[in-house]
Amino acid sequence: MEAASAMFCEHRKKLRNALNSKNPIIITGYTSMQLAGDMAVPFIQQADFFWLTGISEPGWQLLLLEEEYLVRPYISPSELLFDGGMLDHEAAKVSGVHTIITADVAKNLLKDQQKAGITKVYAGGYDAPYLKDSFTINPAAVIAQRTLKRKFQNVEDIRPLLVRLRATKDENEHAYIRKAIAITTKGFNSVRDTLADLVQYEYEVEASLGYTFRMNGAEGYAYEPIVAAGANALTLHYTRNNNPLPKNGLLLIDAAARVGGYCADITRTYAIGTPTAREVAVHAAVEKAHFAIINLIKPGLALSEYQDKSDEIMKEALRSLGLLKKPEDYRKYFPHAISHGLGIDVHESFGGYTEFMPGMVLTVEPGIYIPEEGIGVRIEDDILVTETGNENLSGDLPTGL
Ligand SMILES: [Mn+2]
Repeated sequence: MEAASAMFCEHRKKLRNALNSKNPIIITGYTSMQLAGDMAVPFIQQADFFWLTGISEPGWQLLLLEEEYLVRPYISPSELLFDGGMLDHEAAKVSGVHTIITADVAKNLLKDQQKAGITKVYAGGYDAPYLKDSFTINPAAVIAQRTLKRKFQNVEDIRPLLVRLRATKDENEHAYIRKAIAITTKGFNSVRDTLADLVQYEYEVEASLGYTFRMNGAEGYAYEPIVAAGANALTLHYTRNNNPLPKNGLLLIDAAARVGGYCADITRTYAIGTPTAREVAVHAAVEKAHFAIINLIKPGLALSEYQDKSDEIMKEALRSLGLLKKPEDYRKYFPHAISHGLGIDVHESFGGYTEFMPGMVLTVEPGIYIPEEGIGVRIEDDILVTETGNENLSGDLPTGL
């Protein structure tokens, strides 16, 4: 793996080449947000900004003119004392951007651009275009855009371009994802060894995974881990993880590590004690569909065709279990997406591409959830689209019950 900074330099070059323009580019990182009192929400950087700089500290901006600049946040002496903060030479080392400036200097540089007759700038660092009603967005990008709009006639949002550039990943990015997957695999294997008699509660499984991830140098969880015993697996984003494990039954674990800012995303459903014949059959149907769907993936396959074919495979799986009596049964028993892109964000889009491209990394995650029977099974692997087909990056972790 090259030095991280080389990868981020390469990403900035990709952006410059794609835009092919001398106009200023301003990409905003997230700011720190308050959780309660003087506590901050655990910080995860805005993905586009991270992809361009590798900086996972709040309040920074990237300014690309003829030269590259990082705009550092103002940190008061008391904040520095309590929270620390990234020093200029650290930021330069991580990002490969060697000129670190204050917001005032950045303002003057942009003023010079205005004076030179520049009316258009490119701005990025924005959130995903869909939001849950109950979510509050990090305000950093909106504030930055408002400021730019006061100065420049045309502020073009380049998020769609950045998302597209991020969708096909380079070998350095694959290496981080592989590392995250290797550590996640260790976590699953060590949990599995203890399931038979050592573990009594879902939270013990969660703690064991977190222990393995951190002990192996991961930053931590890539997302809130789901450890769902029995019918808890029917709640797709169950993260309370506080119930006892059954003597006999299923345990769904959807958890993964983050390494170098990149995520794994893996799910397995394991048996505890002796599962029922029905639980075994549901698991077998999901497993069969899982591998049939992975087999579809190759460069050039239209995403719409992938969707249609994976729908057919999932319908067949439901049919084999006697669960597809009417059309609406399909989304009842399989209510989520079959795949999503994977990278800095755990849920990434395919960047507007209409077919699989070499370098993309995506999940395949079929699941069957039967509320009437209290059974939920999901299996999820991380797949790299290669030049000729695909590679199951998490294929070393057995999918069996
Ligand atoms: Mn997933």
